[in-house]
Amino acid sequence: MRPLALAPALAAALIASPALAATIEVTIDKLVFSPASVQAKVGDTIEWTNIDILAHTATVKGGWDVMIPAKSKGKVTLTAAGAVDYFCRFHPNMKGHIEVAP
Ligand SMILES: [Cu+2]
Repeated sequence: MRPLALAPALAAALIASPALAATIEVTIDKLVFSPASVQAKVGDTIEWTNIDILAHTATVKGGWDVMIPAKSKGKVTLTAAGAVDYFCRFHPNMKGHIEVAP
């Protein structure tokens, strides 16, 4: 009975993993990332929507660098767990934070 009892849970876990990947939306308005801090999981995508008339970036020192043109979008898929601090290369006062769970 034990293998039969475990099988549905295992199958659910295998099927659920990719399906759980989410897209987390962050808006950029008047040189502010909003929300400034988000929680995500490895495999999730962060998508920035820039409604400003200026281009921005989401840049991690020693890591990824996403260009987000004016009135446009940019995204990154998170591949590693941990806390991520990012900023805009053009406006270093613009800061955001992502907590990435495994
Ligand atoms: Cu900027």
